[in-house]
Amino acid sequence: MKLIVAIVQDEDASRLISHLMSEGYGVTKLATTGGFLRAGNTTLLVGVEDEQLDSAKAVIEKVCKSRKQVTTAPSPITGTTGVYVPYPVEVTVGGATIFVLDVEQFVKI
Ligand code: 2BA
Repeated sequence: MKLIVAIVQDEDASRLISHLMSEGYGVTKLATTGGFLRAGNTTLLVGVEDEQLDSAKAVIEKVCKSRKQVTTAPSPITGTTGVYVPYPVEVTVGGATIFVLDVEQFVKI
């Protein structure tokens, strides 16, 4: 058995959960925050049998879109003045960041 840990954008989360559940997967949703953008995202835990792994990843790939987001970073040209001038930086986020872990035990008591 595997545990898929999928970090997705909030905009895709609801549709992704619906798709996964309609295909029979169990899903747990966590409200999370990205370290770089400091913005909310969603982490889904999905326990699957080994042979279901590829099709579960295919569902995630189908639903999750990549998007451009703008954040601000301190200007590198301020040097030693100590004055930080924010300037916009565009980053591409997603579709999804996926970790796959081996599950040692799966127990429901
Ligand atoms: P954030 O950390 O908020 O990152 C959002 C996006 O900012 C990233 O999209 C990437 O395009 C960019 N980015 C992140 N760190 C950067 C850096 N040091 N310099 C320049 N740009 C940077 P994604 O790669 O699609 O990641 C989306 C979210 O997935 C991340 O949100 C984070 O919550 C999670 N994530 C990504 N890689 C991870 C990892 N290795 N471990 C744990 N979580 C990860």
